[in-house]
Amino acid sequence: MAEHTIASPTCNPRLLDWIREMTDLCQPDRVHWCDGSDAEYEHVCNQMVRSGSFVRLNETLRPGSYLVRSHPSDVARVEKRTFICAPTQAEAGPTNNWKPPGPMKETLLSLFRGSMRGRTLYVIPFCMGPLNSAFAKIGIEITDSPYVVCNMRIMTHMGQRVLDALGNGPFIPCLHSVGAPLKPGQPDVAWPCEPDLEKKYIVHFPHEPSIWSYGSGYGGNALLGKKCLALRIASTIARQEGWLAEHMLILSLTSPRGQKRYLAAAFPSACGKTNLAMMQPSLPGWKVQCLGDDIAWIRLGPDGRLYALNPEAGFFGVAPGTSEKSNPHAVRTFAKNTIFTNVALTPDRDVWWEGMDVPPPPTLVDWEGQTWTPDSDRRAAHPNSRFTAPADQCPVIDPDWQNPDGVPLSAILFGGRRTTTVPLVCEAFNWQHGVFLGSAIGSETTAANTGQAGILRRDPFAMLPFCGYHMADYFAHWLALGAQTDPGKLPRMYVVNWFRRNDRGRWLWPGYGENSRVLKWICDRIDGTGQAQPSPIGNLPAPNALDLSGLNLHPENIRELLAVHKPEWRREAEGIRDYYDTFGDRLPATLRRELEALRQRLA
Ligand code: OXD
Ligand code: MN
Repeated sequence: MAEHTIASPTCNPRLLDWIREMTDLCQPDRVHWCDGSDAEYEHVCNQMVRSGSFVRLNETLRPGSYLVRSHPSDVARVEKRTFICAPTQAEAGPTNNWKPPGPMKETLLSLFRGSMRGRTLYVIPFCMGPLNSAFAKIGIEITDSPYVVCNMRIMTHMGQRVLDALGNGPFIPCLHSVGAPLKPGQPDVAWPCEPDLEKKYIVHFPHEPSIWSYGSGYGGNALLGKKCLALRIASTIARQEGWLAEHMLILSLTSPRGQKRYLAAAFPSACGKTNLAMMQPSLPGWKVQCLGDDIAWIRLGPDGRLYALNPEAGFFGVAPGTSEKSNPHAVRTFAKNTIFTNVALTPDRDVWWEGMDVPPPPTLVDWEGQTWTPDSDRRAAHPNSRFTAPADQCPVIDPDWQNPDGVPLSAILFGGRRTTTVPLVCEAFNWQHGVFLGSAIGSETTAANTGQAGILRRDPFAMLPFCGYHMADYFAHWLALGAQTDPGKLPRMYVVNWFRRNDRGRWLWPGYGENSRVLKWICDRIDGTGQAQPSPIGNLPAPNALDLSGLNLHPENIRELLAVHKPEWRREAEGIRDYYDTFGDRLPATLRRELEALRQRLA
């Protein structure tokens, strides 16, 4: 019988029944209800330092911060082991792994039986979105990972105030175990997990809804408020309730004249969402402020405009490549009170990673705990190493980032890593065309997913790993939402590509703060002052419409950045057609018509 460290701090009968049932199933040694206090956070961190899981970083250089190294097999989301167990395969669609709910429940029940022996079961009440928001959704995560407790404290609104707000209301049950029970007297390891990939399960039951995650302690596999709840489950709820749960950053852009606009942008994982969300514009007088770097929940407001809210409370950003040059505001954000996972440790107990733009010390401890020197032929930090930092530490956090109503969107951007074909920026002709563009985006793969790097993967709306139902129905939902309001009130839609290269393989665009030049053109378009010229794929900036002052870009670069090469685009259209064919009859006819219209414009 588990020992309860504090009396149950809720009277919610459904919650109490579920905790009792899961405690009986998982058989932990102890149960701890998280209150979300500073004292509790410190206590759990101290315990992890004592057990050897956390390294306390230098209190002067990096106050209140910790380093943790995962098991080398547990370093990223596991898409192959992520399942959508809708009642029928047709509901999950061809882009999701589907298994029938009944047999999957049986498999999970047998895995979870006794899975927390020797460990503490933590109950984490959390809220995605501000507690006072109509957008907000409450989840309860059960976990045996103190690392998850600490990260959820940063990434969500967590603790007693969530239980108080919940009262006897409904919540989304989220069960997580690292899958490493301890026998009596068995010593623990620094990062317990189930190392066998085939025994890891990240499972969603959208019709309940509930989430069951087994075997991994890492990021999106284990912090169940993020990808599992706020995207996969939320997307299915959003479809029923008439809103959108999107893999998007939200930023505000203020012009030198003080005009403020809100933009959302969807990019696949590891394409620079965090950098764009906190960008320091190179254009004088322009200001970017951040509202979120990963997830946007979008609803129609009473005025017919679309309003976006970031449901998270922190950033779980990719560390390598983050530097004073690429993202000075992120560097300030993780200056303190941050958990670093799988980065390297310097001799003075600070952090280091590739692309930090700071020379490495002569020796450091790499992400696997081994001595590393600059001559080593391996990386010091894992390419998917992360920082978990509170959003309110961002020096450019927007004052409205916790506005319970969200912020009205003027534009939605879609992007990805494309070395060829896709121009720097292109504007959709209208909402339907924008949905077509969003449905067709793709990116060359990177390390944030565990697949092969460098392959073009179609990633509609950057939601391929995150859409909790049939992707073609999701496209239809986007089309239907747009049809519910006056087209003039909808955000304009754009495709952007910072990653185009010339035929010698050199980047054509400097990126980072210079991306503000593209955002400025977008704002000019919204104001009606920006000049554009139509092309077969959408509206492109007219010659001289992009503000390139002081940039010193070769005119040949500009031409190539904005070029639409018809033979390349005919191949692209074929690729889109092949991709669309995977959805069969379920693909909305509007999108087939958009594709046909593109092919005619390219003829
Ligand atoms: C993330 C991802 O961690 O998209 O945000 O993988
Ligand atoms: Mn993401």
